[in-house]
Amino acid sequence: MYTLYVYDHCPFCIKARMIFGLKDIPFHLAILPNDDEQGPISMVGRKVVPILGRDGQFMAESLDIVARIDAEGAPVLAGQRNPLLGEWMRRSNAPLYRQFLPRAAAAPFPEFATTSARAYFIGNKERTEEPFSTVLREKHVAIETLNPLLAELAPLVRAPDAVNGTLSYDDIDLFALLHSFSIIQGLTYPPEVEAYRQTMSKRCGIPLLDALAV
Ligand SMILES: N[C@@H](CCC(=O)N[C@@H](CS)C(=O)NCC(=O)O)C(=O)O
Repeated sequence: MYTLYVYDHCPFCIKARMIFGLKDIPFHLAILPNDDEQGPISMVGRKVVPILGRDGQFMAESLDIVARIDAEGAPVLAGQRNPLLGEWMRRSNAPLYRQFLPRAAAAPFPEFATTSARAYFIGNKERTEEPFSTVLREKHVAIETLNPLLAELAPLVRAPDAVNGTLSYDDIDLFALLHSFSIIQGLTYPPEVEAYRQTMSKRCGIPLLDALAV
């Protein structure tokens, strides 16, 4: 059986987890402490997740992991990408992760179970010129910057179970992004986007973060 080493909050890890759900392949999910450097280094030579492991062999890189698992039996990611969606995702990345990181840093994720693991994350991700506390105070900024992006996404969602109508790597990237969006409280999801994120969450077996949203 495969083991997938992840952090629960990590969007790259969501991508790797998705393909197992989409293909209904059983796997063991191992959530590493965020400050465990030696574990990942001993597996792939650097401190990174996700890592796919089986029989003492390990590989990193989320999309390489997706490709490896999708190649087992009939591939499910058979559709084309939509360049307009790619452009939307590139534009959404910076405003989303500016809001996501401070919220993730405070959330009860298993990878932050110890104080040292949480401190490691904050130490790596918080920028001195913009403390997490400043971003968290500006709730209206999160809503004013992210809601228009969600509105723009709606017409690009062609079906609730595949953004372009047929499953593709766009679904891997988009659901991982929407999973990150879900830690932000107070956003308005247009019906198409709401149906998509709920359907994909179920199909992939990956809960959204709505319950942790702030
Ligand atoms: N290109 C890699 C990026 C993976 C990545 O950046 N992972 C982050 C977690 S979200 C990481 O392990 N960063 C090192 C750290 O958190 O210390 C992939 O797609 O898998």
